[in-house]
Amino acid sequence: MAIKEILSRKGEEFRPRTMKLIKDFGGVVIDEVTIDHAIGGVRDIRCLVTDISYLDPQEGIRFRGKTIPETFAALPKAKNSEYPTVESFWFFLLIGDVPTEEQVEEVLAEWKVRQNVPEYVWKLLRAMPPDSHPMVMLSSAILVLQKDSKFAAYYNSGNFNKKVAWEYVYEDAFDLVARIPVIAAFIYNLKYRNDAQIAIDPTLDAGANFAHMIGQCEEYKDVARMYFILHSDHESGNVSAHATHLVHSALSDPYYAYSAGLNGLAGPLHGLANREVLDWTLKFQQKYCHGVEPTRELITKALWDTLNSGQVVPGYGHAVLRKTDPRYMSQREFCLATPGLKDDPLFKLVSMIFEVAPGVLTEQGKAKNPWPNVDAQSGVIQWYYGLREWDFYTVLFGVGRALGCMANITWDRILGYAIERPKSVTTAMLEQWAAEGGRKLHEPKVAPAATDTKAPSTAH
Ligand code: CMX
Repeated sequence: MAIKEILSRKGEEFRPRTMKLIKDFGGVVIDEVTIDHAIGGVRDIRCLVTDISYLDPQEGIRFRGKTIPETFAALPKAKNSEYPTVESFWFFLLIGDVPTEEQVEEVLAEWKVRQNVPEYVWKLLRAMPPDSHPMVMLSSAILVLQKDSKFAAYYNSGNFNKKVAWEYVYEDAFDLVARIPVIAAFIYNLKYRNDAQIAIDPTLDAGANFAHMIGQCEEYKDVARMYFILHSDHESGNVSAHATHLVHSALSDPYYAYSAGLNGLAGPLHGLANREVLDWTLKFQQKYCHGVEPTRELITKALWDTLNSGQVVPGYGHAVLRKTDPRYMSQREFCLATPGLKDDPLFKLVSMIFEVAPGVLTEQGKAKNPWPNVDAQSGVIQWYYGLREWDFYTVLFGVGRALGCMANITWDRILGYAIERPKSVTTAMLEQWAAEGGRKLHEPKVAPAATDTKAPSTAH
């Protein structure tokens, strides 16, 4: 059965659950909001819904109910590889079932048709200033594809029907996930290899083809598969997934939505941290080691110097996780199982930082989670395979994250999620509720005082 038909059936089966919750239980309280939440980034408030992945603070991510090792074990593998194809993982995220070999073949075939990128994208990228950041290039390339959005065309057709709108989001979403590795490879070659482009090899799966297009070795095919899968989804509240969901909630099409998601991913507290880790580690070697072997004492000093200068230790901490990120562990296990990488000096250094940094962060006492996240390990692997242009690392993250974001917004439309519009309040309101010991939920709302200069003058 074609993927779209399976998705249609899944949507029909699932939709009554959402409808019943809204109709019969819409008033059930699931969380409460404090002043800390309103000022402090809405941390930990349960106000988003996704069934594609769930992030437990202790255990880490589960994709469609499966841990990372369970996911890798369950999915059909790429040819001559222990890793699944990105295509089979896409089916799994989107549909929620482990695909059969036949279904993987179907996705592979469809992916190959969809992965061709229109020539105007290359023209745009070549016209950009050569010193543009690769994330700007990726986000721009995704945005320029908007002109051919099937969802936008459907919306503008004059026959918009909420019930079938998801089919057009699905079309764009699938096109986007198939095209983004090809676009990323083009950006890499344009920016770092004098525009020496390598054509798509239509016999290869997406991860292998990415490795081929950036001129990488055989082993890197698994690196790409692993990397894209590990970075795909981390439930809905992270900046890239939430930005994508938010923008799409206005019925902006998937290209608008994911370009926005990528712009959020480009921040140093989010996806750019993978580049910051490499930068920090290499600067540490230059500044502190002076040709001598790194020691725990030197690393401790460098970490304290970073903290005392008001900077964060990149690759450590997390808004939700309270243990070592299993995505970190998965990449670490890959390193330990890869002979050359296991003994690589940079990997050894990163491992030593892993031994020291949690203690330093705990002693400092600010970070709620002193353990490493995904970004603490990912750059080392890229560096080892010769991909040393670290500004590009966030692009790799963006290729993977597209899988989760696109699966999520397809389901947003299947289930008809509403436009997102949280309510703002003024500082004066918070002060008043603080003085009163809390907002009285069932009394008339506080109107901004006429003399309150902080209150907004017009409503939006
Ligand atoms: N180094 C130093 N200080 C840290 C820290 C770290 N790695 N992680 C958190 N803190 C500090 C925060 O800056 C905050 O300080 P202030 O009170 O002075 O503002 C305090 O500890 C409490 O923060 P928190 O509640 O533990 O963490 P947040 O939820 O606010 O932020 C995160 C989470 C990831 C932004 C933060 O841990 C951080 O900046 N880490 C380093 C950057 C990083 O690795 N980002 C990648 C995350 C994964 C990803 O999205 O890719």
